[in-house]
Amino acid sequence: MVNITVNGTAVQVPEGTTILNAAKAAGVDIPHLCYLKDLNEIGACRVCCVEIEGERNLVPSCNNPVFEGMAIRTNTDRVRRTRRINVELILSQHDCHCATCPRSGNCHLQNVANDLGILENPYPSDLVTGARAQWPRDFPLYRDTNKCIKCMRCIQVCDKIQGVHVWDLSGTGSRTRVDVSGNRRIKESDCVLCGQCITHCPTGALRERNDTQRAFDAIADPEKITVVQIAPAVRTAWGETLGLTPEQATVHRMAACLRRLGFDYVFDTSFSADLTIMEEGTEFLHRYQAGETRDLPMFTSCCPGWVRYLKSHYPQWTDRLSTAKSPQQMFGAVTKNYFAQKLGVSPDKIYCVSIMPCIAKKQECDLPTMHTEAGKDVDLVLTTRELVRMIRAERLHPEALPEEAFDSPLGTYTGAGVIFGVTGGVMEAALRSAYYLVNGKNPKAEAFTAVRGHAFAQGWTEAEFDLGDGAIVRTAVVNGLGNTHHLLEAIAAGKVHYDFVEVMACPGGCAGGGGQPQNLDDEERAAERGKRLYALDQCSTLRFSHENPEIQTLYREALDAPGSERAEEWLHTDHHG
Ligand code: HC1
Ligand code: SF4
Repeated sequence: MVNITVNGTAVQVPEGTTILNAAKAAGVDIPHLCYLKDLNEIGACRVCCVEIEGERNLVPSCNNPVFEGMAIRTNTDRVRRTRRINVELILSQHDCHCATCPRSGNCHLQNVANDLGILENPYPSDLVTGARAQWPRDFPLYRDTNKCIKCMRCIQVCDKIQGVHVWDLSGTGSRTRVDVSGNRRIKESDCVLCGQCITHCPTGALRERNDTQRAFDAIADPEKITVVQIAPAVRTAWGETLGLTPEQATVHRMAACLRRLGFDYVFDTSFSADLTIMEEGTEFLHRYQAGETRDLPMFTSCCPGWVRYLKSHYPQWTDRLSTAKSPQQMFGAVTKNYFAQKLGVSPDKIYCVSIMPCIAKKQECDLPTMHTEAGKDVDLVLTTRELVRMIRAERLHPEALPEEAFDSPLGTYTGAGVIFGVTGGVMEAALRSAYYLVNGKNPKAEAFTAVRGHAFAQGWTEAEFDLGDGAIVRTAVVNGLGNTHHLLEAIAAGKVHYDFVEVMACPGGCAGGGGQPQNLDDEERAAERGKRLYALDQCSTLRFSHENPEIQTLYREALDAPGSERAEEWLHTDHHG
C-alpha cells in the first residue's frame, strides 16, 4: 500500500493506483473527459490535471500512478485556472449548439463546462467548415467533426476491443482531427457498425442516423398498420437514461409506451428468437450429423456486425454461417406473410419497425437478401436511444403507465428467446432444443450454462456437451471482434476445433450493443444487463423454444416443419449479397 494525501487528507491506496482513482478513494472527484478505465489512459484532454507538491508542472491524474508520500492538490488556484483554460480551448473547437445535440443533458463536455461555470468563452470559435455536408446522410452511423473533442476514445475502442481500426488521427497541429483511417471515406472502410465508438464517445460527435421522424410519419399514415418488435436486450437498458429503476423499466411497461406512441401492434423479438432456434438448431443437427462441421464449425448468423466482419475479413467462410435469418428479420418475414394474412390485409399495408440495441440492424434490414415475396422483412430499425427520444418527445411518463401484455399471435416467448440478448445465450438456447431434437425429451434448463461467458469480453468460452446418442458437440462462444479475430485465427491454424460457434460483435453481446443508452459514469453495463436477462429466463414458465405454443401454432398453420420449403423461403438466406 502507498500512503498519500489528497487536499491534505491522508489516504492509503494500492501501489499502481492512478492519482485519479486514489483521489476517488479519498472522496475527491477530479473532472475528466477522455479517460476510460483500462482503455484510454493517455491524458489527451488535460482536464484532470492536478498539482503535486514538489513538482514544477501540473500532471494529468488519469495516467500517473501515486508514489509514497505524494501530496496531491486538486483544487489550487493554478489547477482551477489551467483546467478552465483547457476546457475553454476545447470548447473553442466544439460546435456548442447544445439544443440540437442528441447528447444534451447527457454529455460529459456539457457537464464539465457547466460545473466549471464557463458561461462565455474568451477564445475565438475555430470550427471546420463544410464538415457536416461531407458525411453520407444514408449511412447508419453519423459523425460530426465539430462535436469531436479528440479524446480518442473511439480510436481506442475500435483498435483495442474490436480490432477493426476504422478511426485514426489525421492532420497536424491545431488541424489535428479524428477521421476515418487510411484517408478513406466511411463507406469504403471496414466499419461493421457495431456502434462501440458511439457508446464510448463522451459528446455528440458520434451517433446513429436519426430515424425517429420516419417512425412518427408511419404512425401518422392512416394507410399503414404499424407493427413493432422489441429486441431482448432493450428491456435491460431502456430505463437507464429515463431515470427509471429496473423494477419500473419492465418490457411490459415499454409495450405500454409503444402503444401510447401510436403503434398498432406490439410484439417481442424473443418470439422470433425462439423461431430462430427451431430453424438454426435443426440446421446445426443436419450439418453436424452429415459430418459437415468436422473441419470447420457452423457460425451463428444473428449478429449483423459479426456477419459484416466475417464477410469482409474471412469471405471464404461465408458459407459456414447458419443460413437462418436473424430473429429481427424472421419476425418481419412472419409479420408480412403470416400476420398480414391473419389480419386479412395486403402485406404492403404493414409497416414493420424494430427497437434494437444495435446500429448494424439498421443496415441489416436494408440488405437485398432480407425480403420475401411480401416485400422487405423489416421497414425501419430504431435504437434503444431513439426509442427513449420518442418517449421524451411525447412527454410520456413510463413510471405512471400500467404494464401491458404483448399482442398475439407473435407475442409469446420463452426464456430461451430472452437470453439471446447476452453473450452465450444463442448457443445455450440452441443446445436446449437440439438436445430435445436428438433425445425426444427435455434436458434440465441449466444443462448448458457452461457456455455463459465466464471470461466476459476476454478470449472465448469453450465447452463440450454430450447431446445423447454419442453426439459430442464442441462449442465456442465469443464476444467482441478483437477476441473473434483471435478465435478465427486459432481455427484457421487448426489449433482448436469446434462444431458450433456463437459470435456477437459487441462486448457482452447485444446487452452491450452500440444502440444502448450512454451513461455518464463510464461504467461498462453489459455484464449487469446480461445478468438481468438470465434472471428473466430463470423465472420464465417456458424455457425451451420448442415449447413456445405460438411457435407450434405457426408451424402447424403455415410453416409445416423447420427447414421446410416455406421455412426456407421466409426464414433463410445465403448471406451473399
Ligand atoms: Fe440482438 Fe437478436 S439478440 S441480435 O443481439 O439474435 O440487436 O437484443 O434482437 O435479431 O432476438 C440485437 C438483441 C436481437 C436478433 C434476437
Ligand atoms: Fe448489434 Fe448485438 Fe451484434 Fe452488437 S452484438 S452488432 S448490438 S447484433
